[in-house]
Amino acid sequence: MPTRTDPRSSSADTGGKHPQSTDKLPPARIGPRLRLLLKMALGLLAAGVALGVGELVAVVTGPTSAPLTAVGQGFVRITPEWLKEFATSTFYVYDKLALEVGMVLVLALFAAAVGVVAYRWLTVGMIGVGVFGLVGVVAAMTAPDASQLDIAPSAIGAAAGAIVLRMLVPRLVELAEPEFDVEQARTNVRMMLKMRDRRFDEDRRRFLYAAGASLGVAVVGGGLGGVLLNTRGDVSKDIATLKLPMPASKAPRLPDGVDLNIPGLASFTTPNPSFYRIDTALVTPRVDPATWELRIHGMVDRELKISFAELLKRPMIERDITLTCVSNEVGGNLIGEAKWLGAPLADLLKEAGVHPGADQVFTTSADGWTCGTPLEAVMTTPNAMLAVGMNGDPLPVAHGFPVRMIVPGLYGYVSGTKWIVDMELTTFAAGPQAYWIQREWAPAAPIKTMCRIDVPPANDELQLGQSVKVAGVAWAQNRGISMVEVRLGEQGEWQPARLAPVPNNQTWRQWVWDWTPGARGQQTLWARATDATGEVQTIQIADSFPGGATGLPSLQVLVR
Ligand SMILES: Nc1nc2c(c(=O)[nH]1)N[C@H]1C(S)=C(S)[C@@H](COP(=O)(O)O)O[C@H]1N2
Ligand SMILES: [Mo]
Repeated sequence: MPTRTDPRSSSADTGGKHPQSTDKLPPARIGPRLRLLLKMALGLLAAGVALGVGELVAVVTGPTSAPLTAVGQGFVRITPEWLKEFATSTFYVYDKLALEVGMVLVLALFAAAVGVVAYRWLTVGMIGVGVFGLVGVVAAMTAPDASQLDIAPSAIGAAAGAIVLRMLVPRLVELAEPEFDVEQARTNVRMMLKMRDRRFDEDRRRFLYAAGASLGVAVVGGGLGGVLLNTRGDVSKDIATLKLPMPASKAPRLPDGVDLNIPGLASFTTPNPSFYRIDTALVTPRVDPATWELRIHGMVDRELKISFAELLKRPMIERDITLTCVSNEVGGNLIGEAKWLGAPLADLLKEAGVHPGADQVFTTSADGWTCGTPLEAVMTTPNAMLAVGMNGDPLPVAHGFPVRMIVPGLYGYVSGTKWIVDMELTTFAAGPQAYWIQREWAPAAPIKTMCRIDVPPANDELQLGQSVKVAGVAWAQNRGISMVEVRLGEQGEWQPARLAPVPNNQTWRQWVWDWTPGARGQQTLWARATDATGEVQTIQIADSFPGGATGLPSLQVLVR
């Protein structure tokens, strides 16, 4: 509630636009603190209206053009590598959420400042809103998949925000600092006070109506826009009703014992909902399978255009393959194993007739993310495919529905294009550069031989003389794992772990080492893998940038 100052006291604030001269009757009807709050609230309200209206306009122009998403997405694109590393290591896979929260905080501060400035200088405040809109417009314009219409949500939203300021600031000024006839007040104080009370109620009503209407626009715009954006292009029905074709070549049955069934050890097959997810999309692209088309072009004899129905008619293979992200730290869990169903890629490229000079398969997703894969890997790696199924279900949206690329043995950023829509045969030397290569990650990125200790958990307390299972997973896709060894302490002797069977050399492999602690105190467990070419996992520590982390996993336990 606005506080009314006693008109006869002289202690009220004089910071308003209508400074008092000698008069003892302060015109201020709202205390300075409340007034500041109201100014900031006005700024926030204008921003809320801008966002709400922007969201509503984005229902027409597409979810990635909504102001906050466009700006966030722009931020993701220009984030320098060190900041991205910091963000992922600090917030881990929550980096997208952290970005959104950070953006909202910055926006709120800016909006509050705009409100304060606009109270004093309305035009400057409105320019502030314009600047905010411009950031959105530029972000939307520079998106890789931008259309001209994409600037509409930010532009129209900012205009609505400016209108709110234009409408509400004079109301607030009027409310806080009424024109006050000092001369009259001198002659008839009682009458003036009466008038003043009446006008205060009137001014307050006008202000509250205008503010309420704006709040309504913000809430309804944001809410309705959000709901419509969510339902527009919703593909969950398509996913639910899609009948995947039977594979022409089924995945070999998983050998008995592929899962060692040790509590705490990652299951051999990763269930879809817990499969790691990495991509640059703040809003997952929703691709309508009815209109989906993949264009294969560039250095080919015949340009191909394949619809989803045509793709499903091709002979399908089903294979167990473990995907890994280059950002996976030693011991990290940006890795998952699934049974993928898809059409072999090499066959498609043979049909297109790739020209001899080509060496890069440059693919683009529905949201404009790009990926460059060595043609050699696509043509010679068994089971490189355009996948439509994951563990018996259609691809979940987060994993690329309706179609993604999979090339076993390469980190995801050079092989795993989700929501794929375009494939250009080109060269690394003269052709376009993919998203992460522009950001200086390695153009060629085979997955490094690696292992992880899953149990016991770090800092576990163990009993002297009581046997425990030290277990984990190891991977060297395409080469296969031939040995995992464990040692105690840096000087300990490497001792072989028992390996679980695997269906092929493109999956990870579980391992277990039975250990009976023979001494009390802190112990450090180390592990290392050897791939089937005989190469031993290096102890040399390297960052995941630019081509994948190296080093040995280790953890400490306490034996009591
Ligand atoms: N469209 C698109 N596809 C993408 C990416 C992306 O950012 N956008 N990220 C890649 C990376 S870095 C990885 S590790 C894999 C992860 O696939 P997943 O999310 O299904 O586990 O997707 C790849 N495909
Ligand atoms: Mo990745």
